[in-house]
Amino acid sequence: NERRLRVLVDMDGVIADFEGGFLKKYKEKFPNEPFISLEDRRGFWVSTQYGDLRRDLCEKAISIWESKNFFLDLDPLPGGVEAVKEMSTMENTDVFICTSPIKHYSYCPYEKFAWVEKHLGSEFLEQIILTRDKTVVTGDILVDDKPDILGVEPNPSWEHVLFTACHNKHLPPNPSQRRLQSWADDWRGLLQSKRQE
Ligand code: UMP
Repeated sequence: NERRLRVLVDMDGVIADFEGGFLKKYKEKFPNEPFISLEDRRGFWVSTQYGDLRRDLCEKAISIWESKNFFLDLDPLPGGVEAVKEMSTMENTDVFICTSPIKHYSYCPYEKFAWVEKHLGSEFLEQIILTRDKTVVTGDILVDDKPDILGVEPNPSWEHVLFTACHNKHLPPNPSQRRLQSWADDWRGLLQSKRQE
């Protein structure tokens, strides 16, 4: 079997702790404003839930991830860096980091490359895909914490495996969408299942 498996791994919420990093910096910058604990997070968009809490908190939330060093300072999520490194050593396996930068481009794209170099190593700079539309990227699996990944391609080649995050863990079970509960979950079995297809 010579077929290679192409695994696309999302960055924010999958290998980098966007939610934890956001809440920490939001509380530091706005110590007297209400906040949403990670337990109470619902919905992919942090800005939407903050805006629903109080209208002006939407732009306050956005100001956090538009700030210098926000993306660079994100902590790795448990096991993510180790899993990506291990995947890349597996036979017949190509792993790419597939991530959507924010449109405020002053810091985010640069810092995503710098984060990958810092935590995964400079060899992984070859594996970065920055795109606002993941449906045009081909692959066998996309591990991503966003429940709905849409774009111009109505039938993406990858199977989207939902990575569990604070904002999606309460969603009703969806039999047509596999999940990875964390990097302690059986991601090796997941890759194996795709090789056998
Ligand atoms: N993001 C926002 N607003 C939010 C939450 C996240 O713009 O409320 C950004 C952070 C990431 C991007 O740059 O959206 C999501 O990228 P992916 O995880 O889908 O790659």
